[in-house]
Amino acid sequence: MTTALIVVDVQKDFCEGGSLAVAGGAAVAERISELLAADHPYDVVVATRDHHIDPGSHFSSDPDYVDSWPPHCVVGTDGVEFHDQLTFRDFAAIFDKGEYQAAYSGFEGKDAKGRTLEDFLTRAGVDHVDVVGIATDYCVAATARDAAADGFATTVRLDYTAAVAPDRIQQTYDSWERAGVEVSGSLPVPPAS
Ligand code: VGL
Repeated sequence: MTTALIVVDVQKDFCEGGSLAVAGGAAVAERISELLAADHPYDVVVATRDHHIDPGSHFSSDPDYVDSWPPHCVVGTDGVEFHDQLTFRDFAAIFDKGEYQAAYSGFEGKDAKGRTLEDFLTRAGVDHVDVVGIATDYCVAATARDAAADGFATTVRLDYTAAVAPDRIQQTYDSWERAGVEVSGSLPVPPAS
């Protein structure tokens, strides 16, 4: 068994102080760093980044926080960078997505060599993936569903994620169940804001 960890969108704009801050985002960055600081079980560790230039109606000045969002993770701004508390940076590849349209799934991205995540994982002989990062109910959700659809045995490690709308998280769990995605752990209770 060859297992990869996919670290989804642990970027400044998705953490406290960012333009689309998810409660508990910085804590997730810290927990993922701890997970990867010690001996960890992963053969391959990759990351994804939201990487917007002009993603059309994905950005809005009057966002609904479901299909439209405040501008975030714009290429060339500080908000697109990995969060400072993500101290692990030794990724085998980083997959950027969403330049000109919404792209919730890391499987829509490409790395610096033009490889897709599916290509990369397949060539690395990966058969299992664990998915962590931000946000549980959007980019983690979509990345995990696509991983399962591409035939990878897929687990979301909830303790290492943070959700935009924890009160509606059951919808995400249901979508994972239909897709054959496993979950482990539990969604952290975000710090009071
Ligand atoms: C995300 C909302 C908008 C995410 C990206 O990374 O989960 N959420 N764009």
